[in-house]
Amino acid sequence: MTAPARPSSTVPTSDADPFGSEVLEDPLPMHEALREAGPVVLLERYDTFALARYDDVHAALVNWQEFESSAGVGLSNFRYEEPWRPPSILLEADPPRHDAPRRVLQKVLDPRALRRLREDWAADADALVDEVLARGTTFDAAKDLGAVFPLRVFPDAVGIPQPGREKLLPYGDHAFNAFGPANDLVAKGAPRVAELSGWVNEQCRREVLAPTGFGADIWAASDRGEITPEQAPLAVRSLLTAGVDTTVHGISAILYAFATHPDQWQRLRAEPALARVAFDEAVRWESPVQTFFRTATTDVRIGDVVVPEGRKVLMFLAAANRDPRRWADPDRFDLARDPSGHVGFGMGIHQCVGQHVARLEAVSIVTALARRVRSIELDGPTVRHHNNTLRALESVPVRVTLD
Ligand code: OVM
Repeated sequence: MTAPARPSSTVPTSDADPFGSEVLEDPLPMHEALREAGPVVLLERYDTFALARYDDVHAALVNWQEFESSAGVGLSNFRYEEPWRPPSILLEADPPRHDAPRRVLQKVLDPRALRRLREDWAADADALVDEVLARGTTFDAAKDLGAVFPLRVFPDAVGIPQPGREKLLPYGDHAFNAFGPANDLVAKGAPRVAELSGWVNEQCRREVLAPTGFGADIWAASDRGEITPEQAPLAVRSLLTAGVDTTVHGISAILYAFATHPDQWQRLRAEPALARVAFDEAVRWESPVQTFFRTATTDVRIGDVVVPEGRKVLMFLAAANRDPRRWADPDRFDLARDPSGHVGFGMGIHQCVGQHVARLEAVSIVTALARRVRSIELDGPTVRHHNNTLRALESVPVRVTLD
């Protein structure tokens, strides 16, 4: 369907390794280099195309017909390589197969369905912040809040039993590593795959799930014939895979953003209703999910370059979210800007179906903190956690002053 174009030998190339430890420590210089190289760049190391400019990433995300997800959204192509787990019926599917499960999860996780959680989560966040501040005015925003709050509220909301919940974070970590190449990060997770997958899959069974919650809601949708009984456990699995590490690192990211932008904390304190826009600005600024792949379903022309049918295309959500062609002063975390249109949750038919849950978690914790904390600043070096897909913080030492 694409007219003959200049040979792809004109495509700019890069020898960068987006999954190497140097880039994972600080990906921003590589993002800039890829944006500047051209609309599409060939990553020589993986023989894969990459998009890093906002307009091109956005265009590819909304074009599911030419950039499919069904061949997998990681580096490996399901058509040639066995996936490490049965594919997601949501993430790794396209219309028409994608539509029914998407509709069900969208309804289950709709803002109206979350209203009953609001007060509970606000109280849970107040209690956690009180606990942390009772221990003193220096703490670790990543370890004591980011890594704790989602695990206190989200598994309960899904309706899974207590025992084994500590497996959720390493399971998700491996799932997000598995989108990348088979590097040391994937090797590190491999020994536990059977144990973690076995446990996660078990939690998706109707008999294991609580009678109320997102899990029960999904099974109720299968009773109504909206999805099949075979799809129900896989839809629950999507929640457990995509909903934990992302929110842990998203909450750590917004706290890190405030700790490094003290004027923005003052702004939030003056106007607590800014917590929602602050979360989206933090997702734009940090992009907890850095990348996803797509696969070209036909020869697709981008600028002067033809991406041949069947080839993988790596979309740098993070680079798009700081593209100066789209954002003024992109490196600044700024509550005065309108971050809508960021691609940190993706865009188009696959845009994060759990984003309202993530937003509610983040708003709950940030609001609880703003009630008690007058100022927040870094109190030591931050430590990154490396993951092939996630931009993550292991440690964010902070010092706060209280009202
Ligand atoms: C899934 C899923 C969805 C989004 C992200 C993700 C591991 C997984 O449906 O399993 O990352």
